[in-house]
Amino acid sequence: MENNYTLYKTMLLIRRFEERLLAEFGTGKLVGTTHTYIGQEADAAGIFSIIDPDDVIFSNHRCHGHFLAYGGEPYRLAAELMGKFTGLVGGRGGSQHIQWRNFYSNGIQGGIVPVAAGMALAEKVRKSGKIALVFLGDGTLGEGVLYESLNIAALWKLPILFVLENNHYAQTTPVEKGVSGSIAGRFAAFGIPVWERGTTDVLEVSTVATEAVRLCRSGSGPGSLILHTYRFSAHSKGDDPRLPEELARIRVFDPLELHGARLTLESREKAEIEEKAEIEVMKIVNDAFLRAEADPFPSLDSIG
Ligand SMILES: Cc1ncc(C[n+]2csc(CCOP(=O)(O)OP(=O)(O)O)c2C)c(N)n1
Ligand SMILES: [Mg+2]
Repeated sequence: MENNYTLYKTMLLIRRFEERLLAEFGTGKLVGTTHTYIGQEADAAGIFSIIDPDDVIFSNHRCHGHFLAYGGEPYRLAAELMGKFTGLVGGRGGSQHIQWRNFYSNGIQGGIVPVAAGMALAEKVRKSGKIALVFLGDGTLGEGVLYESLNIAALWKLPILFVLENNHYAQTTPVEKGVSGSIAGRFAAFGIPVWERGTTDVLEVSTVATEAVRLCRSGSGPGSLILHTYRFSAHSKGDDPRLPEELARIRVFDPLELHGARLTLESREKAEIEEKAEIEVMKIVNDAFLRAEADPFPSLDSIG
């Protein structure tokens, strides 16, 4: 597991990258749309601090936070968001369709879940010891293909962890209006063990993820990890029907504040360490966007 400072820096990188992204949209430099991870940073930072680099990751439309916590390069992501040739997939995937090493994302809700199950089957057949992780939102519990994948994953004892991030909304629909019954019950119905936490504490996420990942790696079959969290930003760029009172209420769960309180390093004070992290992260974010901006767009000749 990573140390407290590294975990804090990972979450701060996601936060500042996404804030910059929202700000850049107004300048016309970015193409397509975007869904930011602001508020949910503890999930990605906690999970990616304990998985193996060789595990295979499947993400969704809200993929930037997962990608940055995976260790993906902010510059290549920024270039992709600007549609540049140097982007992760040559500027042709945009915000939701990225790939780098063992990281894949897709914007169709639930669409990537059977692909993740297939990859888990491949890893099982190869006896590689790798597992697949697939990230889902609460709104994606309405997609039928998810249940076909849960069925096969359980029957064939596939090494896959289903990570359900319940941020309480699917675009503008509150979870109570879109999801009946129990979320955990959906996985349990297929005999898939469930770990469930309502937390934005990165240490708690990494601890529970360690248990869930251990089970998946043991060969006994799939697992599920349900994390109840909060999205502070709009669903996409500006679509947010929530009242200021609700936003103020959920802000107390800010993962950066929660974990920041733990920062004391080399006898330095918390404020000093936070400032050090700010400086380091802002440099990474600035460099990423400036470098990406200067890069060329793909040309017809570059399409292989
Ligand atoms: C099959 C499908 N239907 C609709 C959409 C449009 N859409 C994109 S994100 C989203 C809401 C997803 O909610 P959730 O699964 O809770 O994830 P969150 O956005 O909260 O992270 C919708 C309806 C889509 N991408 N794919
Ligand atoms: Mg949601």
